[in-house]
Amino acid sequence: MTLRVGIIGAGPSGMAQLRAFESARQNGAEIPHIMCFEKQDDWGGQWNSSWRTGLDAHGEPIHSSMYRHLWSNGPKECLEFSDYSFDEHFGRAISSFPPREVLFEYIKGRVEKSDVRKYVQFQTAARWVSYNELTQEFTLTVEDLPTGSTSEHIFDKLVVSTGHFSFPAAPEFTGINSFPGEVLHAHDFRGAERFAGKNILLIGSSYSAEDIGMQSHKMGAASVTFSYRSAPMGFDWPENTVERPLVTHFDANTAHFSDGSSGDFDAVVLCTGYQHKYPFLPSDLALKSKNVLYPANLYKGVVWQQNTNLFYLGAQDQYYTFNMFDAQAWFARDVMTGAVELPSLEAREADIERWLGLQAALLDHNAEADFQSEYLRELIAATDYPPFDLAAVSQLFKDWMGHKATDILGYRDMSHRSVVTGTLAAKHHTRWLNAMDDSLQRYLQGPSQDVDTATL
Ligand code: FAD
Ligand code: NA7
Repeated sequence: MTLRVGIIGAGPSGMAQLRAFESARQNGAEIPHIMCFEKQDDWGGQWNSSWRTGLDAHGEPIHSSMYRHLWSNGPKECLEFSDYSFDEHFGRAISSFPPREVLFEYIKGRVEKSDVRKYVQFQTAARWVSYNELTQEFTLTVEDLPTGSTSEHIFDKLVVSTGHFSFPAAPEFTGINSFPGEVLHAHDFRGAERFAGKNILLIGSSYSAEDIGMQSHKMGAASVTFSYRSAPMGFDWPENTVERPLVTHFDANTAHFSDGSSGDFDAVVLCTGYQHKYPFLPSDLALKSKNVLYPANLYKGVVWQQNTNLFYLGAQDQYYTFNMFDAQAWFARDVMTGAVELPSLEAREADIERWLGLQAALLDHNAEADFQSEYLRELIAATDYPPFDLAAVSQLFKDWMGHKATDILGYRDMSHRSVVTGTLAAKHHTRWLNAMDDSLQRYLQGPSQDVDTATL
């Protein structure tokens, strides 16, 4: 009987899984019976962002945490598909740090070139999964959101690609319930225009805090204060931007920090990360993890250790993104079809432990980038995913982090070289700090918003 494969979520990871099977089909392989379920009305996951917060039109939790004026936070050369370059999609060199809509366009471009959309049932939410040990089959119950009708589907293999940056982790702070201004989690942030002239407090010291803080600065916030739990980000911040240790408590609109300092704020943004949450999975199949580079219990970061018919894509913290999801999807595909033979439970456990040991020894961000490159190296070596120069990409990550250290407002104006095509990225017509229009059209066609260029 033809293998039956179910995929939950059609974000970049789910799209990678569809593309992996399509690639095999193009190479003459017989491919399984595939069904993919996506609760939104389009694919793209986080990149298919919404103005809405809270619940969508069907009462479903809003998935995307992305917002207006979100520009790539890493060089696009680090995430480029090795079988579909930016040059191929755009027909010319573009800059290294495009805005959301441009990257959304790019990931859609690859799958639209093949006939894989037919596998996806949109506006269909996964509701519950059960596994029958005897028959080794999953039963997946899904809900068609427009009609509310549920149906069951049986699969031999199940891929969970629902992402893990959608369910906010929002800690409690004493007194925050009487803070008179706006309090929101980064998941619900949609743009910093309204923070112009305001004093903003961001709790957290990772990507969301940095990006929302610097967008607030760009949009004219009076001051930006970051509050960290473990360590400050330590960038050379612009004026009126400071880092403080953790908030101990709030007293009306005053935040008190653990070093004894305090400040008055108009708004608080909790940039305190996300929870891995899979409400459609029973506890014995649901990954429990913090946002780490190597979650335990997944062989090669992909195959569920206690049930090798279950696969997770994109479940780790991400330096690499789209190309890593590809490497994982190709690997998952080959495990499903038997082209990659899995070792014994004990050997898999030893392999997981080895990676966890390496992870525990990581000293800095450069080492983390190398770690994820090594992880990709192993995955890619196991399949026919077109290899690319991982050492060169690791160096790109280090260059990028170096640029951030020297110029946190200017690193997005730098150009990096593609390891796929050798193309040096174009210089964008507008410096990131001056770019107030993040649309695809403005990005591709200008004109510049740099005052010096515009007045020439
Ligand atoms: P997602 O993109 O989260 O997609 C998961 C999909 O599953 C969604 O379409 C969702 O609707 C669907 N789904 C969820 N639950 C169900 C269900 N029960 N039933 C059916 N469907 C379901 N990466 C970069 O490379 N560069 C960046 O600049 C960048 N910026 C980011 C900024 C923010 C604010 C966030 C949150 C992430 C950012 N990322 C960035 C990382 C981003 O998560 C990845 O690029 C990528 O979107 C992950 O893909 P995914 O498919 O694994 O998950
Ligand atoms: P991350 O990268 O998971 O970071 C979460 C941050 O929140 C991190 O600095 C944590 O501090 C901090 N945190 C977590 N819990 C607390 C509490 N209780 N108190 C204070 N601070 C806390 O999430 P992001 O949203 O920044 O990024 C997620 C993705 O979005 C990422 O891939 C980007 O591409 C965009 P810690 O350092 O652990 O002490």
